[in-house]
Amino acid sequence: MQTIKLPSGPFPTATTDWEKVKADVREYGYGIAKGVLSPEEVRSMRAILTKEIEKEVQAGTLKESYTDRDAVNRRLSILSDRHPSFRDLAEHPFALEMATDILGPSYLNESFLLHGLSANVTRPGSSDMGIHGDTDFILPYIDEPLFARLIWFLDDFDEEVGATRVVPKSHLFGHLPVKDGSVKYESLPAVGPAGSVLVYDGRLYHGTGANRSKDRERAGVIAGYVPCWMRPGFNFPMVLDPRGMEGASAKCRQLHGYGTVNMGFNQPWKQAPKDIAALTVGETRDVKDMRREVRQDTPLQPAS
Ligand SMILES: O=C(O)CCC(=O)C(=O)O
Ligand SMILES: [Fe+2]
Repeated sequence: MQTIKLPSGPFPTATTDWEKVKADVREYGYGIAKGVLSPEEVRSMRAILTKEIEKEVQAGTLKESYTDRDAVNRRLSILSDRHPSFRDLAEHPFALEMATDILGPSYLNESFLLHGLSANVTRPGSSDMGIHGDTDFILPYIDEPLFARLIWFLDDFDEEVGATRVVPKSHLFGHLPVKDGSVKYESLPAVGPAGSVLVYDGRLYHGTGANRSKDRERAGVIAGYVPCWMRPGFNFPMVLDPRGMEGASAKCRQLHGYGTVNMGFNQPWKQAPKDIAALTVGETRDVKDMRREVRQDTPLQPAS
């Protein structure tokens, strides 16, 4: 078996400097910001998550994920309509700033989209996930930052409890990770106290660590963002309970795909049920403005 060694360090550590996090994502493929959530926010969100998981366990509806080696951990998919706190994470200024930095400018300044918002809780004895990239589903491989990923730490992330393992600089390897057992990638745990956020480029090779603790869990809320032209993991407007989305901001609804504008063309959702139509976000830009922005081959009209 071939072993791909870690590059030389030092490697990113948790910091309160958001610019350093962005620079680390560019250079190493990941960065860790600490203190983004207050202890009170962490405590409250962790309690809500525990309750939501408990409800599913009681009802026997908790799903196993094909991405994990066993079913010892707990996954909870699609958090957005379960509690406003989860939506606050999706549109948290830190998340939007990091996603904007990773994904870069968008056509006609259109909102990028939420790809998913889920939880992964390691539990004593849960296995590692195996090294993968979150853009492995994009075939053929596209060597551009198309997927911004954030893992919000709702518990302390350390090696024993299964902190996410990362392969520094693997976002620049230029190909998918080899998963046939012939290659082993050396990796590091991305550690930080509860309230920190691991930010990474979706091309980064990484995976949940094994939880080797006796009695500790490790909860992470995983959010992903993609450009407005890419298909998110879920058709949120069809999947979410509209009642659970009442009160969500226009930005939050746009992130969830309730925007009726795509690439500048606005098509109101005439056929949508009323409660979904009520959540849609329509045109916000002036046609002359958009024309000026994209029709650079025609003489500019003076702004009126
Ligand atoms: O929870 C983690 O540490 C990582 C999970 C992950 O990589 C994934 O779900 O794709
Ligand atoms: Fe992943």
